[in-house]
Amino acid sequence: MQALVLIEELGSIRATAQAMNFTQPALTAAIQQLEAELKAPLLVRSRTGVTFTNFGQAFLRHAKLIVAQSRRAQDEIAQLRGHWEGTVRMAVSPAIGLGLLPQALRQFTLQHPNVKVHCRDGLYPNIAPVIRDGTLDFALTPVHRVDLESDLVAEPLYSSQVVIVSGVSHPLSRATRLKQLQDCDWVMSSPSRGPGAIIEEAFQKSGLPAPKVKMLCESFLALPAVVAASDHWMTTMPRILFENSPFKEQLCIVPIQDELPSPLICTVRRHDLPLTPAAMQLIGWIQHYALKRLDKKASK
Ligand code: TSU
Repeated sequence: MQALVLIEELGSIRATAQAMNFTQPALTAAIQQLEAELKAPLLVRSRTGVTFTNFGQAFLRHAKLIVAQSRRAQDEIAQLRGHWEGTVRMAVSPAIGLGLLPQALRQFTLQHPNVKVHCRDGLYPNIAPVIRDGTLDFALTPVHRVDLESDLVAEPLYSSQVVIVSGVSHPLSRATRLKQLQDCDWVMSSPSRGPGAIIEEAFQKSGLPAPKVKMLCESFLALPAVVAASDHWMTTMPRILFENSPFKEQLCIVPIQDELPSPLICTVRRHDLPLTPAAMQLIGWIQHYALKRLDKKASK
C-alpha cells in the first residue's frame, strides 16, 4: 500500500523501489501478487511511466487512508511512550502562516525537537481531499460553517481581517463605498467557496450585482505582485499579507467604509481520525496565541 501511494506521488515504479530500498523486480512482483489477490489490474505500465486503472484508483483511496492511519498510530504510540518523534502534517492559510504559526512553531519545536513538521499552503475547500485521505493531520484555514462537509470538523480560532487592495495608481484607490467599485476588474484569490468569495458576499449584501471577476490567482506570492503591477485590478487579501508584502509601496488599501465579512479561521480535520498527541500540542500552541491575540484586541 505504501508503495502504491509512492508510485502515485513519484509517477514511477523504479523511483518508488529506490525510495523504499527494494529492487524493482521485487516491487513489481509484490504489486503483481496484490493484483492477483484482488483479481484486478491496478496499474498500467507504459514506456512513458505508470498510471492507475479505475480499480487502482479505487484501491489507492483506501491505501492512502490506511497508510496515513498506520503512520499516525505508530506516532501516537511512540509519543504516548514519551518518545516525541514522528511527523505533524498540516496546511495553513496565509493569515495563519504570517501570523500565529511562527510563534507557535517556535514553542513547539523547542518542546519537541525530534518531531518533524510538514507545513504547506492551503485553503478550504481545496484542501479538503488531502484532509479526507489522511495526507494531512489538519488545516488552519477559513471555513464557512454552513459549508463544511460532514466528514470534517472545524473548531474556530479567530476572525481574520480582510482588506480591499489595489495598485497605488488605480483610479479608484481612494474609493470609500463598495458601489463605486461596481465596474472594477477583480482578481479573486480563491474559488467561490473559499475566502476570496468574500467580495461576492459583500457585493450581494450591499444589493450590488456580482463583481466582475477577471482572474483567479490562487498564489498568495503572486497576488500582491500582480495587483501592484497593474492600474486596473482590485483584490481582497488578509490585512497581514498586505502589511508584510514586499510590494507594499506599490499597493494601497482601498478605504471602503461598508463592512466586509471576516473569515473565521478554524482548525479543520477529519471527524473520525484521532489527532496524534504531537498534532494536538501544536494546535494547543496555535490556540494559545489565538487567545492572546483576542485578549490584546479586547484590551485595546
Ligand atoms: S486568510 O485565511 O485570512 O489568510 C484569507 C485568505 C484569503 C482572503 C482572505 C483571508 C481573500
